[in-house]
Amino acid sequence: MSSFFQQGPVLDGDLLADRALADYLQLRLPVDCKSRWEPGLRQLWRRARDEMPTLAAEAERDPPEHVPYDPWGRRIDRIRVSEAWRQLEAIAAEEGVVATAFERADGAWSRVHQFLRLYLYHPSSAIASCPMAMTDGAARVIELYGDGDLRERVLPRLLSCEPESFWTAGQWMTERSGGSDVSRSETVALPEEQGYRLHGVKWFTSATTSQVAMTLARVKERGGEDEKLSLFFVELRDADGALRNIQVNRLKDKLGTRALPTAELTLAGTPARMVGERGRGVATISSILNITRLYNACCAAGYIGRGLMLATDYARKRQAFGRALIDQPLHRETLADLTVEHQAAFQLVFEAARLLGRDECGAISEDEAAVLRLLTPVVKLYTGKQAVAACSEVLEAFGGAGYVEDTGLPSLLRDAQVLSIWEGTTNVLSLDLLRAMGDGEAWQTFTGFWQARLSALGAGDESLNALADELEALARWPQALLAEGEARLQANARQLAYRIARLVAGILLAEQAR
Ligand code: MFK
Ligand code: FAD
Repeated sequence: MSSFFQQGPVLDGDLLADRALADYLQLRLPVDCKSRWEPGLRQLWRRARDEMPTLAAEAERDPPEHVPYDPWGRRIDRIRVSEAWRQLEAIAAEEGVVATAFERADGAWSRVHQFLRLYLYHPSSAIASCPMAMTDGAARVIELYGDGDLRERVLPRLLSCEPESFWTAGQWMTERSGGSDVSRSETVALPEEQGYRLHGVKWFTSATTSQVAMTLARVKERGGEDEKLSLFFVELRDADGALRNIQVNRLKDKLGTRALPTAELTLAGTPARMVGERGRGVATISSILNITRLYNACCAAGYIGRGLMLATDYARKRQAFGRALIDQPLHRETLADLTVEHQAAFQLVFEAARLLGRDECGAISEDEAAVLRLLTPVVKLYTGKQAVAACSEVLEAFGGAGYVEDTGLPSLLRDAQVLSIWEGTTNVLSLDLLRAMGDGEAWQTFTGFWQARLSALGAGDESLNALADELEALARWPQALLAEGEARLQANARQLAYRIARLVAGILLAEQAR
């Protein structure tokens, strides 16, 4: 009988065992930020390493449940979530996973600090990071467009670090008629004396246990219906905890994100209030989208990093053909490729976060704002796709064990798969890149910005020359494609986005290596 039992992977390293994170803290941050943030980051890493994985596993084992009726037949539409899920949300509040960005204790660097916290929190959170993303986006929209009540009563809840008073927000955009093309939405908003009543069906609503939500609808009056959507704020429940004219039709049965409740809802006269300008709903909600998309990218980098950490630990323990896997040249190369992908994703995310922080503090230049606008869809779509590929590779690095549920590894791949779908699919974000390029002026600014960063690195070695050549070729490419027609440009938009992502990551890594 075999007496051999394989040791499984463990997360037992220090915060700085994550190379991408350690390099960034050391080489990119202002020194005072590093010394002030590191103790708190280390504390959060310990929770993510020692406390949260058990909660995440429990939340996945005990998924949300829709309870349509009470014992006496009254419609209640309660969504029961596990205690573990609640605790994961509570940890997010305690650790300021959202609030750190808005406290702005470090001025324009505050967003980077908050993204570092999200990066540590997410891989152990069973995707409780999803409601945090939407809460953050809602807080930003309220900061920018909210009325007095939203700013004074709701915003402090969204930014609370006390679990008892912390509220989360949903973001209901997708309808049966269209998730990418939200202009096909059918929900209407009927005006009443104070505010509106919403009528329609929302096809995907995640974290439906949230207290509030932002959603889109068309104002409908006697004179007719608006052509354009407006943005609305909804408070889901009344003082007794009953849903305000909202019916939960069912919870989605999903490939992954199993601890996260995602519901189909019917809004049957739900009270709502308009946020921002009437008919400018898509433009207004894009302040949320651009934040949630960067959350998505940060979480993608988090998954790649977590998978790499586990696979590396395992490779040190697992023997094959006379050596540990880590000493097999080809396996080592596989891990090295993952390491490069991780570093690239990390750099892209934190450059975008740096610019977002500057924007939120009013410190951003016009050129930087154009760069951030173009970079956001690119970073989201690239890291989302890379996370799926990387997590698949990580599972394979464990051989058959990677495919077996109770190792906890399969959920990594299942959950990564959503990152390229929600918050704008790869194609839709590639087209958003074209939207952001506009008539070409923003594209010129973008390429000029990276040209300057590349030039600042000084005389080129072979790899810098290759980056310069690629930048030159890319700068001309959209115009050349457009000369062959809009369809040709669109058909190549994904390729364009990937090339931009690789180029920018290359420049950022070259900078860091200096
Ligand atoms: C763990 C990680 C955390 C992640 C949590 C995720 C939770 C899950 C939540 C979801 O999935 S929520 C649903 C997400 N849905 C989407 O992301 C929709 C994807 N579809 C698009 O993004 C479409 O491109 C879009 C809906 C924007 C198309 O709508 P329109 O109405 O055809 O857009 P149009 O007419 O081009 O733009 C309207 C205005 O918005 C324009 O401004 P102007 O009127 O001033 O010209 C655009 O420039 C502006 N706009 C659009 N996208 C923008 C933007 N502005 C800034 N940034 C953007 N991204
Ligand atoms: P479609 O828009 O029908 O797209 C189908 C395919 O067509 C995609 O591959 C897309 O890339 C492609 N496509 C579309 N247009 C073009 C084009 N012009 N050119 C090229 N290709 C194109 N939504 C919310 O609003 N709130 C939520 O909380 C939420 N939670 C979610 C949770 C989960 C787990 C999932 C899976 C989804 C969630 N969604 C949520 C919905 C998600 O945002 C949408 O599914 C997504 O935006 C795509 O919309 P769709 O499903 O209608 O696909």
